[in-house]
Formats: sequence, structure tokens, C-alpha cells
Amino acid sequence: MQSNRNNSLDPISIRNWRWSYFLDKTIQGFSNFQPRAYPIEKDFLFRESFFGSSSNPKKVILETWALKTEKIRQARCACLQASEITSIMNLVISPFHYYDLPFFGADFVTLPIGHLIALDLQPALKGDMNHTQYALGKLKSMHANWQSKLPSGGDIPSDAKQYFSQSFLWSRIPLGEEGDKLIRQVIQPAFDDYLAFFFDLVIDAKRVSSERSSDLLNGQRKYMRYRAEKDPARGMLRGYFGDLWAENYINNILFDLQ
Ligand code: DBV
Repeated sequence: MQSNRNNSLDPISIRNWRWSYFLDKTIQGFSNFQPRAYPIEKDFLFRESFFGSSSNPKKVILETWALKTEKIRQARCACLQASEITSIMNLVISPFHYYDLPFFGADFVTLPIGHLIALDLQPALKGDMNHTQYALGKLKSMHANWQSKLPSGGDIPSDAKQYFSQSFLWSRIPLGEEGDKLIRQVIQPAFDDYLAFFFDLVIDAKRVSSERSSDLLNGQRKYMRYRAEKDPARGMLRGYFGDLWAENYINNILFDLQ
């Protein structure tokens, strides 16, 4: 199927993609920040493939939305729908390193086993109090409120812990009506809270010294390298779209600051 997506700001058109509410809110939020398209080749803006048995092939579609602004180096969203169940939104907003800002990360994943929800303002410099103070106060109480209404996400890889703040909203939710209700009544307002809080940080952010910028750049690169190396979707992306394309997508589009 031919794609009508020519640049990264063109709307996503995946039928029955379950996470459209969240991307719509993100697009709305950025409309006040003079967004510009982010340079992405057509081959990564839209990709379609088939999997399963040849007698009953199932379709998988992946579309990439992205933008940049004065203070945001790259905001990008990998939007994937495979057949009826598997539906993924992987959103990362990366500020320029000359602003003392965290990443905004949302990994919303629906698989036949259930929904996985990872939402956080992720530190570029976890050990630096000046950098991580954003995760205290208001964000911490937001986290306490919403996390208390959700089942826990369970353990995460120990070497991943350094890339999450103490306000990391993490949950594994069952499929079905109960799960849909939790997404509507908890995940949607939680996302709105976290995103609004992030945009407030962006509005207030002032350029930092070149010395501070290089510390932040090192921290950002370490985060991007970790995520590119340990991407939990690597196997899935390789299975659907081939090793070469998947590695290109992960290293040169999704986590392109290494
Ligand atoms: N995760 C990605 C990208 C995805 C994606 C680019 C395009 O970084 C999907 C898709 N995440 C995805 C899938 C799974 C997870 C799991 C398909 C399920 C894998 C499976 O169970 O088979 C947050 N995502 C996870 C997990 C975490 C996150 C903690 C569970 C642990 C795991 O399976 O590794 N955000 C994600 C993450 C980091 C982050 C791993 C690391 C710093 O910032």
C-alpha cells in the first residue's frame, strides 16, 4: 500500500491504533511551540509488511511522527499496529543539550499478554541533584496519586534503573474492559499531567553554560546508546521489517544522538 506520508508532521493514519489519544495530545501541546518537521526518509515515515502463515497473512504497519522546536532537538513517536492486538506507541521527546531538561518518555505497549505502561520524565544526569530536582515536589505527588491507582509494572532490568526518575509511572494492565477503563480513567489523565508538567519545564528553561551543556550532552548520549542497545522491541522490529531496516530505524531515527 502506498503511503501518503511525505514528512514527519503528516498525520498518522493507522486504523484502530489504540494510542491515538496520546499522540493527539502531544501534537496539540506542541502547537504553541512553532514546531517544524524533523528530517526523516520516506522509508521510515511509513512501513507496511505481512507476517504469519501465507494462507492467512496478517498486516503490520509502522508510522513515525516527529518534529523539532527551538528547545526540542527531536520529538518522535513510533506508532505500530500488528493485526488486531499488538499496538505500540513509543514516544521520546529529547531537548537540546544546552537546556537543563529531562527527556519525556512514554512506552505504551499492547501485546496478547496485556498492556505495558512506562511513563516518565527521564534524567540525562541521574546523579546530579540540580538536574533531577524536577522529579521532586509536584511531579512526585502526581506520580504517587496515579501510581496508587495502578497495578505495579514489576521489576525492570537493573541496568535500566539509572534512566528512570523516582516519578516513573510503571504498570502492567490486563487486556479487556477493566484494562480499557484503567487506560481511560488513569493513564489518560496521568499522561496529560506529565506532559503539561514537561511543557512548563520547557517554557521556563534557560540556556546553560557550555560546560554544563557538555555534561548534559554526555548524559543524553549515554541514555540514547543504552536505549538503542537494549531496545526491547528489537526482535519484534527485526521480525516484521528485517534486520537491516530495524537496525537503521533504531540507531538512525529513534535514538539518533549517539
Ligand atoms: N520500546 C522501545 C521502542 C519500542 C518499544 C522504540 C518501537 O524503546 C516497545 C517500539 N517496550 C516495547 C515492547 C516491550 C517493551 C518493554 C514491545 C515489551 C517487550 C516484551 O515484553 O516482549 C520502557 N519498555 C519495556 C519495558 C520497559 C520499557 C521498562 C519492560 C522491560 C523490557 O522488556 O525490557 N523506556 C523503556 C525502556 C527504557 C526506557 C526499556 C530503558 C531505559 O526508557
